[in-house]
Amino acid sequence: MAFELPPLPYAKSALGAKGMCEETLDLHHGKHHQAYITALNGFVEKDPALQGKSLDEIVKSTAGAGGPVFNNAGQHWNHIIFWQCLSPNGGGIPGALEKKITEDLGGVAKFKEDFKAAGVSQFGSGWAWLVLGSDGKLKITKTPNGSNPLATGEGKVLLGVDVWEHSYYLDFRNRRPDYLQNFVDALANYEYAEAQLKAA
Ligand code: MN3
Repeated sequence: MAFELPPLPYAKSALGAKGMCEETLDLHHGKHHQAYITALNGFVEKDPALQGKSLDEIVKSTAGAGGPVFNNAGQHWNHIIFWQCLSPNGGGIPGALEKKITEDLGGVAKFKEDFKAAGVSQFGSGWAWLVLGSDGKLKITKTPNGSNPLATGEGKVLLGVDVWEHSYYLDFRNRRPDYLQNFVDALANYEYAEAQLKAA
């Protein structure tokens, strides 16, 4: 069965007051994410070895070699998570997550600073992540291009942010640090992150 674009969990206009306009979501979800899915489906159609595999299986089995199948599968996986990591009610960190952040990452202010730094220092395109490592501790990490913590084995994703230019150029022009500051302060869906933590 072909991979499909998941609907956004909010209206395209819902994040405008939070620093992500309708046109950004229209292009990012409707064009960029769709393009990764269309490309991935094309590769699956031509390669019997990929047919019947889940998205997770494709990401993990192609991570070592890299290449176009991995890039597009990784980006499909990343964006499915990313839409969940944004919220019209974002920015508030619920109690259990805040406690864990304080224990493992030195407090909310330090977490925000380090998460932002991870995204700013990702040279070129990529992602910044908050993950729960196999040691049970939170960790901030980053990956280039279409890679992700599923591919690198760095842990379970609680929160992820896209730092490709297509994610912020309309709203913040070249100011990636401002986009990331807005993400951690206003746009991030920490309820989703806490739900992932509790389900781990
Ligand atoms: Mn993107």
